[in-house]
Amino acid sequence: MEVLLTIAGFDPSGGAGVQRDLEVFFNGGWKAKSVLTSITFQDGKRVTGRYDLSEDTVKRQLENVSRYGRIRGIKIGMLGTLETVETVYEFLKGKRGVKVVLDPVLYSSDGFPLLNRNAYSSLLNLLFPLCTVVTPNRSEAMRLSGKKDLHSAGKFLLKYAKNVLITGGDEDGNDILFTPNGRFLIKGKRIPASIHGSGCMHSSSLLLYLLKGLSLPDAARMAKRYVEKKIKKEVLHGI
Ligand code: PXL
Repeated sequence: MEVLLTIAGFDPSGGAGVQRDLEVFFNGGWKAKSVLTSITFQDGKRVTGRYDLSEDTVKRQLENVSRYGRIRGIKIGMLGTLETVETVYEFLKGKRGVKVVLDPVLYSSDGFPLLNRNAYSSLLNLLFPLCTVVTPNRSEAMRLSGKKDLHSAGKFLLKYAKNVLITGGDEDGNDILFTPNGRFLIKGKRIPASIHGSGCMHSSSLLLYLLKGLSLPDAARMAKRYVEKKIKKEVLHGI
């Protein structure tokens, strides 16, 4: 049996994190396993706290997901702590040849921290090199690189990651893909709305398109369309 895996946080409101990733995986026809890193407390608009699972709790979940079924792709989202970053690193080292999309979640959209500051450098040094592509949004790219413009941020992050997709990167909401073969502008359609969990959806759908065999620029274009369609559906039609 071939499966996907998400390693991410839990959002009880259902908009982001593991539940959103699983929704995308199931809609794409995949079976999936999931490993929880942290439980957040939020109503879908405001995050008021989080309870990070211990190193041992994360480790024991990871040991169990590998036992049956072949993991074809991994999506990594909110990690919470340095210990979890290191634990996931140990797990990923043994998973060569599997497609991995990492969404480096640092803060919720209302500004609540979802990764401890002391984990940033291990995220870059340990996890980024093992991933097929990382998908920071504009503010995550700036924070992780310490740069003030998007192109310097992308170039900096590309020293650690194989490929970097900065989502909602420029003023027009376009994404910018940085690869060793150059940069690609992934044009967005202007939608005057956003939804909670769109970052999770973007990175999980990117994983699905990569597994369909699309090139990274094509997969990034398709993932952008996927998110735009979902936003339109949820905001305009309330579905
Ligand atoms: O979208 C970032 C994000 C990821 N994962 C979890 C979250 C959030 C934002 O609130 O709660 C679990």
